[in-house]
Amino acid sequence: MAYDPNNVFARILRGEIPCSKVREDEHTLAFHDINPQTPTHVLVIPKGAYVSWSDFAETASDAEIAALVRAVGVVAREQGVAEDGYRVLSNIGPHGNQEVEHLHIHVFGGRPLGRMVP
Ligand code: D5M
Repeated sequence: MAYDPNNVFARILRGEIPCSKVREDEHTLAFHDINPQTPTHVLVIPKGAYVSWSDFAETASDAEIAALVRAVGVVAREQGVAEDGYRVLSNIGPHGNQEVEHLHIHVFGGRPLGRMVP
């Protein structure tokens, strides 16, 4: 899938539209979802132009991959959901119902999440 440089997360990364930032490092940005589904609902994104996990796995550097994984764990800890538990999820492509075509990881928490339905 080709990367659209005008997708909403690319525009956030360029500072063209605001976000409610949670944390940032060299390779990642985390911010509150604009339409939260749970008391804690944070999106963690790589700064690079990746649409899917396949793109990311095949072309990102080891440093970018490590940073994204670490950022998810740090966000969970800093948001206070690590102890009670949380859920991480990525929607990819049409079957995954991906709305924003820039790879992102949802971090849901803050209440019991129930059983995951595919
Ligand atoms: O869903 C994309 C997610 O991105 C959805 O939960 C809303 C969120 N979103 C969309 N625009 C924004 C802005 N501007 N700020 C914060 N969050 C946003 P998915 O189906 O996973 O692609």
